[in-house]
Amino acid sequence: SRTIFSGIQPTGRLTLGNYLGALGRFVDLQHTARCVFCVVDLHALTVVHDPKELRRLTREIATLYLAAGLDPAVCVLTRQSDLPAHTELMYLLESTAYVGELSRMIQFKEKGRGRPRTRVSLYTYPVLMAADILLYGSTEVPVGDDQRQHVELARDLAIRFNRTYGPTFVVPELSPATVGARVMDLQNPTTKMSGSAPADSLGSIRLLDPPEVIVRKISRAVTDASPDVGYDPENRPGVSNLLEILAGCTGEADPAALAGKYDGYAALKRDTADAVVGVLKPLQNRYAELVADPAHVDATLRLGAERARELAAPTLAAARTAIGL
Ligand code: AQP
Repeated sequence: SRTIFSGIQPTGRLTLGNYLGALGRFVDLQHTARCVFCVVDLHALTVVHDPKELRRLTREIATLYLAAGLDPAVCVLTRQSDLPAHTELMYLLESTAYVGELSRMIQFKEKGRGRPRTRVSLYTYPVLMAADILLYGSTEVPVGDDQRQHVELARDLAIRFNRTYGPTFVVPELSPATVGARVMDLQNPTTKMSGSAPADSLGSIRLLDPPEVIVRKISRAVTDASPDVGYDPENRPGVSNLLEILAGCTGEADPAALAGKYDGYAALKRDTADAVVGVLKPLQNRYAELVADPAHVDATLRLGAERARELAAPTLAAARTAIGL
């Protein structure tokens, strides 16, 4: 049977990229398989962080999970640090992983390699992510394109562990988004839209941005000198990103097919802003209600932790036995 795991780290305010690449997809997936969706707060310790802000963002993301439409009666919503099994399995997988393969991780190369104050946890973070995934016997991992290499590592570690110590883990598959797998920054469309961008960045649309801010950010989005609207991510990243966002927010499978409908940027930007606001407004309304009741969010996470503990226990026990503990 299918089991789906995914997580979001509380390192910044969630963006439209997080929504199209991950959160928005979780909402449909929850009805198709056993699902565990996690606020992966331990991953946020890999970079400079403020403890108070981390706690605030963790609750904000849990609240956004609910506001987006994840139903705790249908799927398991949990917080990574509530489950010591994640870090325990991580150590067994660290004793399976090679320094060579971790050194090849693109995110580590970009964010920390060669800097003396890079945290050790940034280096080992893909192993913790592998533990997150393997602990639940996940068959599928819906994540954005930037996580592709890390899911590949989780597969490699599962295969190596099984070969060395006997069948223990399910080998997971990446489940990439068909549209919106890599939403780009509106101001620098050759880099991904990022939650850790500065708070005043015009390039990142935050899930909780008021509609007028969303409209302003999209109207100022960088395009190019060509007068027509065309889909060509390689050579025309700005306009292609807008088409991708429009497709992602309207359920259109093919962003290229949308290009023909427009003969200028003004109409494209207007429709894109309308589509984004249309998707985010209901989420924002539910968020406003939920945020008034933090006890409900905390109770949801407590219940999720109990269920996750039950799901994780057999795999952790099997891995401990297999490896000789
Ligand atoms: N721009 C994006 N387009 C599509 N999917 C995205 N995701 C992130 N950005 C995009 C997907 O969202 C999920 C959670 O992401 P994360 O917890 O890895 O956090 P982040 O938003 O990638 O964090 P930062 O701080 O924005 O990352 P860096 O530090 O790399 O700049 C994942 O499924 C991710 O793929």
